[in-house]
Amino acid sequence: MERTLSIIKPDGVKKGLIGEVIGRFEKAGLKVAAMKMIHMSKKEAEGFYAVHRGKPFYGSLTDFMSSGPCVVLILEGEKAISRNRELMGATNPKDAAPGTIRKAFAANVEQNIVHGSDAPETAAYEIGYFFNALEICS
Ligand code: DAT
Ligand code: MG
Repeated sequence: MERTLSIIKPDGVKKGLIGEVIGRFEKAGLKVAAMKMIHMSKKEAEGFYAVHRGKPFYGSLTDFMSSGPCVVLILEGEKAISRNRELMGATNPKDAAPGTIRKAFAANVEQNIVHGSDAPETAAYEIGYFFNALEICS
């Protein structure tokens, strides 16, 4: 059993894809263990993406992530981290495999609908960034 942090980014929410994306997670057998809608400030988006500080796209990425509400979720299941990444597809939708969320819906490498943790350590940091223990239902 593993947990991962997923975000339906502001473009996904604006495009009306909350139900579509969560439906894909559930159909794949990932369970929603926590969920909420939030509108991050620029500072909160910068803290979330601190690992990318200094990269050329950091300013634009954190502007985008604070441009509107997101849905943040904890997904739970066997190999949840890698299975979520498979459902998402590659960061750039041009490289994403057919049938993935990003291939189907993403506009470009920045506005790519979903976030997913990439390793156990980042999942733990990212889950703790948004949720406390009382908000997580196993
Ligand atoms: P992922 O979201 O697939 O884990 P990442 O961690 O490398 O990808 O980057 C985080 C986000 O930053 C990504 O979802 C979109 C943005 N990003 C990454 N590379 C970018 C680039 N070359 N130009 C613009 N935005 C980029
Ligand atoms: Mg990443």
